[in-house]
Amino acid sequence: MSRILFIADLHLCQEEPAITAGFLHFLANQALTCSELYILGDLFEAWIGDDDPAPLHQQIAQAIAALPIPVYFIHGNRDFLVGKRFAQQAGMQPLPEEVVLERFGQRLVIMHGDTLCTDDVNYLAFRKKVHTPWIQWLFLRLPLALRLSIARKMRQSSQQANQHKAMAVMDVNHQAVIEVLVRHQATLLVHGHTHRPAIHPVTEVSPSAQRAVLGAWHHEGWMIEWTEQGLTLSHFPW
Ligand code: OKV
Ligand code: MN
Repeated sequence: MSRILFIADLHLCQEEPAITAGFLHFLANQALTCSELYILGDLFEAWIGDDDPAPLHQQIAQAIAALPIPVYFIHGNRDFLVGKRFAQQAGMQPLPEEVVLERFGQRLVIMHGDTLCTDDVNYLAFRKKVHTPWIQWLFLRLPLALRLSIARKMRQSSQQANQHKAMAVMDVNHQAVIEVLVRHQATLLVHGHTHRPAIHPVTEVSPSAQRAVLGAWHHEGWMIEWTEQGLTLSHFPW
C-alpha cells in the first residue's frame, strides 16, 4: 500500500536543537513506513552555499541518506541555494519549483508556496533578485565569512520588515492558487511556506479540489499524507 509523505518548513538551525531531534525521530519512525518522502522547502532556516561546514548540515544529510525510500526536495525561500552537492550527500532528488504527481488516479501539484503569495510585491522583488543566476554566481564566490555576515544582516532586516506587513499580504492569493491548479490540470495542491496548516476546498476548480497547507515545525512536527483515501494533515510532538 502506498503512502506518500510531505513535509516543509522545518527551518532547521543550530540554535534550535529540539527541532533537529524531532526531525531525526520523524525520519526513524514515520518516514520508514512511507513509500516516498517529499520535502517542500525551508528544510533549513538559512543556506549560504553547500561549502558551509556547519556540522548540522552533515548530520541531516547522513540521516536523510540512510532512508530506504526515495526522498525528493523542492527549494524554499530560505534554502533556495541548496545545491547539487548537498542534495547528493543527502541522497535527495532535487525537483523544479512546481511538480505534478499522478497517483491514485489523481493529479496533485507540489510547490513551496512562496510564489503563491502574489500580494507581497516586496518579497517577489527580493526573490527575483536572489534567484538571478549571475547574482547567485557572485554571492557563492564570496568568502564564507562574508556570505555569513551578509546573510545574517539580510535576515535581521527582513524580520523587521515582516513585523509591519499585514497578515493577509503574507498569505496565498486565491487567484494564484486557482491558476496553478488549472495550468497543471490538477485538483490537489500541497504546499508550505505560509505556516497556516489547513486543508481548504477550492470549489472554483472542481467540487473536490483541495489545497493542503503544511505547518511549520515550531513546537511540533507537521506532515501531510497522501493515500488512496486522499489527503490527511497531522501534527505530532517531538
Ligand atoms: C534566505 C531570506 C535570508 C526571505 C544573497 C545573492 C545577495 C543569495 C543570497 C543571502 C541570504 C540566502 C542566500 C536568507 C531568505 C533571507 C532574508 C529574507 C524573505 C545574495 C544570493 F543578494 F547578497 F547577492 N543569500 N541567505 N528572506 O540567510 O539563507 O526569504 S539566507
Ligand atoms: Mn518559506
